[in-house]
Amino acid sequence: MLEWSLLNIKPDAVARNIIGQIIHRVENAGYRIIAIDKVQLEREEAEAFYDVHRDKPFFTKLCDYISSGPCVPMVVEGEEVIQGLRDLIGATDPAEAAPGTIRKDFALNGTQNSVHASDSSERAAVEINFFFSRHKLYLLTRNEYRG
Ligand code: 3AN
Repeated sequence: MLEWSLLNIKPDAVARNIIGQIIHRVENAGYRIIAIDKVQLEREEAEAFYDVHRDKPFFTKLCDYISSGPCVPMVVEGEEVIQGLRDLIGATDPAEAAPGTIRKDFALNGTQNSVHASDSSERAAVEINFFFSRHKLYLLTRNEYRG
């Protein structure tokens, strides 16, 4: 099934100038970038994005980190791309991530782990709407805006 997922390149990867290397892997896997941005989240926006983790012990650290510098969110299209990106990025903790995954190769630790990818179609819809306006996405679904 053709799907959209939200991939976010986190501040540690943006700071180390490896946006291109990460995008290269996404495109090499056969996926297409539909929309892309570079933004720094306010602390309150970070809390809203990670609201599902509000009760977790790492919530404060996670929100501090995600709002600490610019990140690069993007909408990625492809067949079964939601599971595909999860496989491509690897486990949350790079020490546990499989060889060849983005987190194994680039992540610094379980918090500064370079990328986020939606883990379900429900989360993909919420996360895409969080970063990208409906108006822009509507335009992007029209053929003349497709790459
Ligand atoms: P994933 O990003 O692999 O889906 P989640 O959804 O369990 O992982 O966690 C969301 C984010 O919270 C992770 N990307 C990571 O930055 C952070 N996180 C998760 N577990 C921990 C942990 N034990 N310690 C610190 N940060 C964590």
